Amino acid sequence: MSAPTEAVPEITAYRSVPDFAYGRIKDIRVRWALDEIGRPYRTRLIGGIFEDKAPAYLHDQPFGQVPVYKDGDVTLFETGSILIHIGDADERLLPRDAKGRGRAISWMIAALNSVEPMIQTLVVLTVKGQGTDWLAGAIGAAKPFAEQRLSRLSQALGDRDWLEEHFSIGDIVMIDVLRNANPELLAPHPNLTAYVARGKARPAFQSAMAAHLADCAVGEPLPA
Ligand SMILES: N[C@@H](CCC(=O)N[C@@H](CS)C(=O)NCC(=O)O)C(=O)O
Repeated sequence: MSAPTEAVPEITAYRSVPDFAYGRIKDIRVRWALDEIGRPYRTRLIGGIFEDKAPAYLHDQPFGQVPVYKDGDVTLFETGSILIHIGDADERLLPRDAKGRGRAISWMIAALNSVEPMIQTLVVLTVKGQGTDWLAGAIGAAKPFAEQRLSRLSQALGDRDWLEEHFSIGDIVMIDVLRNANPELLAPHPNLTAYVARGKARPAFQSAMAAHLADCAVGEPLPA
């Protein structure tokens, strides 16, 4: 396995996005993790979100998405894999012991695989279905799945500050997923609302968001 170097890692990000995506792009998760451990990084802006991607970019990220992460001779795509790589170098993000490491990674994958798809489906339907006669029916069909996941998550979190004893990459991804949900979905679960607020109050989240917004403008129209 290649070890990360001491060189400054690079994250890709967009120069512009449509209004609904402003402040919601996934390079924020990577910036947040690096700011938590005080590791500097640089960004490479790759244009607007809907611009065609160069073949070299598709080699690094086969779906043409952001972020791509380069650290020495390691090039990664998918925020989950990037955060494991960053966490492996610093136990403030990922515990060293097998039990703690496994739980943190389980939560991160749960955020990506069990919670985010339910929430993102509602976002896509809402954006693409504006003004259509199918929107209400589609939301009615999809919403119970999101509600069930949030209900289970709320029970699991209980009155703890973080998903496990210590803050981890699992919290970074889960909080980023939840902050993008319609607040109405979180409202029945005050512990989830407070959990998101706690995450957003962390200095590393705030510096990551400020740096992200400084790189990214609103201005990209939605494709037809
Ligand atoms: N599963 C990917 C998702 C990345 C993703 O959804 N990126 C969005 C921006 S937030 C993107 O680049 N979308 C443009 C596209 O899909 O063409 C990850 O976690 O890295």
